[in-house]
Amino acid sequence: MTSKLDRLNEWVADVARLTRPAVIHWCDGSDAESAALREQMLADGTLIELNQQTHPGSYLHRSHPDDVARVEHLTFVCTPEREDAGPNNHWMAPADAHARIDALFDGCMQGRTMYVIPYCMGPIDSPLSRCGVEITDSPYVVANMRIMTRMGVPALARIEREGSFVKGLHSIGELDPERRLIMHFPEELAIKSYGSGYGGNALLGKKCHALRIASHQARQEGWLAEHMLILGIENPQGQTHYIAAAFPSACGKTNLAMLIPPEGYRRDGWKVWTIGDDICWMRPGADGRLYAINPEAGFFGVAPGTSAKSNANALASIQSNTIFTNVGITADQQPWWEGIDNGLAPVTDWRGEPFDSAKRPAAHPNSRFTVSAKQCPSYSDMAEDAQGVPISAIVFGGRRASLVPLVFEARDWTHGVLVGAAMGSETTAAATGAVGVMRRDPMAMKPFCGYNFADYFGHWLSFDQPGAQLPKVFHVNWFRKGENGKFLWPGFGDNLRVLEWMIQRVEGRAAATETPIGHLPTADDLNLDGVALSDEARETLFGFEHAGWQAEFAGIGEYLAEYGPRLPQALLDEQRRIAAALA
Ligand code: O2Y
Ligand code: MN
Repeated sequence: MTSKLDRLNEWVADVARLTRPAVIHWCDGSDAESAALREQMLADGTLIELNQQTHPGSYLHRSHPDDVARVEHLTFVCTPEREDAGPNNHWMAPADAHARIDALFDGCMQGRTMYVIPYCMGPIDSPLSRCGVEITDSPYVVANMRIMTRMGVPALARIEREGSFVKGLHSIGELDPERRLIMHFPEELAIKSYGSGYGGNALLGKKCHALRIASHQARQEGWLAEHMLILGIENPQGQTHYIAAAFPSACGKTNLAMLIPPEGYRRDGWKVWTIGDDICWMRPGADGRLYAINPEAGFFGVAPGTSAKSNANALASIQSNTIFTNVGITADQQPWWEGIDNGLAPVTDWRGEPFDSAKRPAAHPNSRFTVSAKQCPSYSDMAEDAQGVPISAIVFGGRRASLVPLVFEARDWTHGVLVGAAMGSETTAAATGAVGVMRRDPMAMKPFCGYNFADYFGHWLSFDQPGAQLPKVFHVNWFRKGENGKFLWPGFGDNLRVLEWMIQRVEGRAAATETPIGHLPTADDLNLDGVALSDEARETLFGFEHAGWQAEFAGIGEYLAEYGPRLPQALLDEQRRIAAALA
């Protein structure tokens, strides 16, 4: 008798023939399995026990020093036609890609255990969720996937019911950067990743599945897979608006998702709820609104800079049952990173060497914590809701030292899509390569869109249908600097002031001034009670720099032209309309 698991069993057998593991282990996600893996990793040094009094159930992993971030130059989207991957992706023909990477996989698991991880991205009972199976030879990946996804028996049961799943094959290989490749085959719903054990390169449910493959599936099925946090803002009357926000990597999405309202807001009864900090899947509901789920079950957050001041909710979340990767440690084995600001000092750096500030930071700038979302004090009950949450506003943001004001609102959906498509940001340590260089990062999806951006912009535009109740679209910039090179906006909890203005705009209750780039508030339109802003800050954060925007729009035009004739005419028209208004 055939079973819906036949395809899975055949694929596992094929992979085992190729990689030749000593043992095959099907992960059930149980506590016993997790405990056994942990003992094994402690014994072989993959994990280091942290102070169990201060951080019960928490461990440190040190990745290979050459394997500390995503590798965009080694990441490929392998569509039959190069044009379908677009200029935004590295491309290889599928047959060539399979041949190249299978040569690396050949015999690579000899003497090792091959783990088969069935997982579900999204609440196990949600129609918006999608399943995958990752095959890996890394127990560290298994431990992380157990936190980041709904992994094990329930996921396998859903795969058996549905029969479909994304196939992810991963091996750490020799951890040699010369023998490292991350390949995506959207038409086959398949991923192959070799030679890295780190984060997004290795936890295939995250960037590879939930963004690159899912964005392709989403386009075919009429939904959106986005690099966005999701948060809920509850007003003193108990009404909650949900906001999805896209920021490039390491621009504070986790901090915003876990925002703690300023004192005055807390007193008045405002609350902020976390649904997700990195990825958002959303689709139109019967009422025409967009409904969103967080496909992940945990946070893989940047450690440096996380403190009681910047993100008390994250800090509370990671007091127990957390895997730390590439952080420093104190004399009594507590995790430590730059900016933790807890009065302790590191003695050992992320490479396991005695800490010497002249040599390197204690924690790698892209060091991480992996923790279950359920440990976050602000985690929303609605995060587990099968139908998802209705989105009132979409926010795009970048790290821009100059020109871009604190906040503006797009005129309509088409303008909003252009605002997203034109996003630019200064690069961070989340990927290998130069830091601090301004690059275009449409919808914060530059490293993650699994197909041609021109088609992706078209897909976004297609949501503007009769009957649609689309969210309002905004752009924010928390990173504007003054003459002295210092940030002008306090950020963190005070960002709620900006989000409140957005909600008032959604409800038709706040003022704004129309400019060619969209609707801008004045400083008086926001609640700035208790915020000390200099005159320079007020003028700069709420100002509109005509000449600068003229140049910016010329740059946006040049950028969009790179996508050639596939670019939707409506987007080009919108860019030209605004450029003309600025002329
Ligand atoms: O996945 C990595 O290797 C680090 S990058 C990362 C981790 C968590 C969430 N987002 C990102 C990102 O690069 O956007
Ligand atoms: Mn991210």
